[in-house]
Amino acid sequence: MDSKKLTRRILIALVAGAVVGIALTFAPESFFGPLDKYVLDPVGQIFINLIMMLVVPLVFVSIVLGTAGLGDPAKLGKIGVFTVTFFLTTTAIAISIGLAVAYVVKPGTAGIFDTSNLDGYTPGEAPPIMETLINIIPENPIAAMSSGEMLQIIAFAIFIGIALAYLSDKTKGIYNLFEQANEILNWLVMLVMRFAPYGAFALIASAIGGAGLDAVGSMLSYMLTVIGVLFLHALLIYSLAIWLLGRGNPVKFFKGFFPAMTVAFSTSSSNAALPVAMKTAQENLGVRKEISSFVQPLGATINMDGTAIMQAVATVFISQVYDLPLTFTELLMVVLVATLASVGTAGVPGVGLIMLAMVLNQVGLPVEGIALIIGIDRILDMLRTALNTSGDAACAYILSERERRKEKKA
Ligand code: DAS
Repeated sequence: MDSKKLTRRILIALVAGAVVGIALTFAPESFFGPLDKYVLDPVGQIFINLIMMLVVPLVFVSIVLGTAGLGDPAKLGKIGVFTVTFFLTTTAIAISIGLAVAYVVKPGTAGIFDTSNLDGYTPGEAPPIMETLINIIPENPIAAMSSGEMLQIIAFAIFIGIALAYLSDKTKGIYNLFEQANEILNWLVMLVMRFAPYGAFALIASAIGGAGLDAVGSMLSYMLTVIGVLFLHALLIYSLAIWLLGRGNPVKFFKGFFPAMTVAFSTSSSNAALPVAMKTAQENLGVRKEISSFVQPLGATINMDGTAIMQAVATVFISQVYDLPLTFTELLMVVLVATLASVGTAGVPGVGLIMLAMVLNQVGLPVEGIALIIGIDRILDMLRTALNTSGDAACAYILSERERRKEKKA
């Protein structure tokens, strides 16, 4: 099935799912509960599991081929430095814009939020930042693969790719094996994507039906602030970066990458969207395979601008709800911690909330404030994951356009 037809089917499924989700908010819990438990949630989870099944092998094979394809370690170094600098800079900018807009809009003063009964919320544990950075090198790469430790899988794949680049002719057979494995995985991705419209329908109906219109209503100011900054970041920062750094065409970028954004939106998972994101960047945007295979898997793990925006707005929102103003130094801490926190967490649904607990802890805000936003977070997660994935692709697109321009000059 061609990607345009698939994208159209996913969009129709998303609109239909949203309509059904809104209708379900009026249904009694005795009806929505079983429907969600026995139909919507299983269909959505099966879809996500089908793609996640391919993610670890695809990330490993892609990074090996991408690293080997870049060949010259000096070129790999330059691409790597540009990529990490782009990721960290755009994330820090995203957080700063989020903080500034949240201070102007003041979403935390919009509604009457009862914080008395929030004490029961206990957030998930986020990995300490230093431990994450040290553990990037895996003691046991097979264990890293079995437990889905994406940064460790990426690190091991980079070493293998460098070895393949150095040994070149001696390991041509192994290189071809990786190429064939990549073909198999991409074929399986397209097979699984036939199920995408059903999964997208179930996931959005469950997310909206589960949130409930009253939760959306009371959190509207917070939600609109996050959504506004997400669009501002995409349309301003990414467009400027594409135009200034890559001399590329932002309109062409967003139109070309849109199919992958619908998958990221549907699954709320950068990892699950990664196979389609790489295929879309290479086929629709002409991103070089070796650059796409190196930059996008790395970005799916360490680059989450959309998540950083939610964390910035949520931090200001919670400080306003509890009337605990943040000092300028504390705001700088939010920028630093949220930027670094995004490095250590994989792109899976809801990971942004776990990281938010780390940010709130850092500035002494009550983590139980997260209970205020958890009900509508799944809807925002869909949108911010689409932005996360776009940031990875924007970096790959810029690098690919720069390489192309360099070769034209040579
Ligand atoms: N769902 C995460 C992702 O896959 C983002 C988040 O939880 O904020 O990128």
